[in-house]
Amino acid sequence: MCSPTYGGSGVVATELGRFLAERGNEVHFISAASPFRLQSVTSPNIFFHEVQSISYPVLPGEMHGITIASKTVQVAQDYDLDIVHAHYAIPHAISAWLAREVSPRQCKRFKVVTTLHGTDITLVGRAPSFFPIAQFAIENSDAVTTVSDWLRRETVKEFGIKRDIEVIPNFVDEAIFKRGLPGCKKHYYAPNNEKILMHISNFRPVKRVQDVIQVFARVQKEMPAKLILIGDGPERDGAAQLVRELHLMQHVYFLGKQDHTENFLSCSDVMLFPSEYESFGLAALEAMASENVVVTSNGGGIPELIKQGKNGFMANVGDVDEMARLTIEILRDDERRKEIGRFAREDAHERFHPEKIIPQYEALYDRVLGR
Ligand code: GMT
Repeated sequence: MCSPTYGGSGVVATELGRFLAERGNEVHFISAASPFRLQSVTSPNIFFHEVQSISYPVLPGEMHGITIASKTVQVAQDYDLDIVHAHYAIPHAISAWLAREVSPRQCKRFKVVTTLHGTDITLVGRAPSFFPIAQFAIENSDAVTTVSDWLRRETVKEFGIKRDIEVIPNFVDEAIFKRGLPGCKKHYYAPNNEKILMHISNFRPVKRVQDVIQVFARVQKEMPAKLILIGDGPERDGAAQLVRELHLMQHVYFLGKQDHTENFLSCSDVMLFPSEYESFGLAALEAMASENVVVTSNGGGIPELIKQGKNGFMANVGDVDEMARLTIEILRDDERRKEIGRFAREDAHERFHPEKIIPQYEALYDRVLGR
């Protein structure tokens, strides 16, 4: 069960399902729409079950938690599911729990594995009435994972959780994210071989897109450079306004949502990622595999990914001067930039290769199934 939209949790769920299917497991995606990275995948082991949205005049608007639970009851029965892996405590883990409770007694009682991606905690921060539901979902899953140790600690602290939570970090397929892809059209964006800076996000306030623009403005004063922004969300208009005010419009490309970010990362130089916090920062890991130098904040779980000065750089959240200084320094030294990019890819291979991470999920599934 996962979100189909552009966002790390849906990507992690899709990639996990893809690799599990390749390794001989039967995988059923249950989601409001086909997850965007699933659309190019074909496998006899992969099934997709669309959850219909229901609206009815006298019923309240948001019914997804209920409709996904109903769909899960059906799928579990039809395909004899062993495990439902819910990405997010709310709504998916609680919906999985509900689906199991209402499943007919003669059906197998599937296990519920929940992966927290961070958004659950933010949601509860914004709507405290979700607290008991999120806490219940975490306490009553058969296993819970987080994508970083920071998120594990936050979950324990925020929800007073006593149970075991396993940290299984995100991963990147380096066969997809790499340098020199033919889909990269550097000359479209940097016709005079200018340096390319990238930012990829859903433009939520937590991403601090204005900081991206401020860093870029400082870099642009020092050297010819272009900024590519991929994604869309609530902060996009504000970011465009700042670009106008700083007279940078002809150097900044707003490309909106893109399915193949690997093409852009394969020829950019620096990835700017100044988030307030990231529980993991999958977009930064994909940039590392693509040999970009990541310049980021030290918010949340980012220090578990970035080794200062070795595979990228961190500055304090909001310190755009320091981020700009680091970016300018690395862009002035091509040899060092390439060396850090190469090390970032090696490090991604060492620590976050699917072959290292997927077996951790398989071992967890075996454990909850008592195998
Ligand atoms: O970053 C977002 O706004 C999307 C969000 C999501 O729920 O898809 O991403 C979260 O999960 C990703 C996958 O585990 C992590 O890489 C992101 O760091 C995390 N986002 C935040 O913590 C802000």
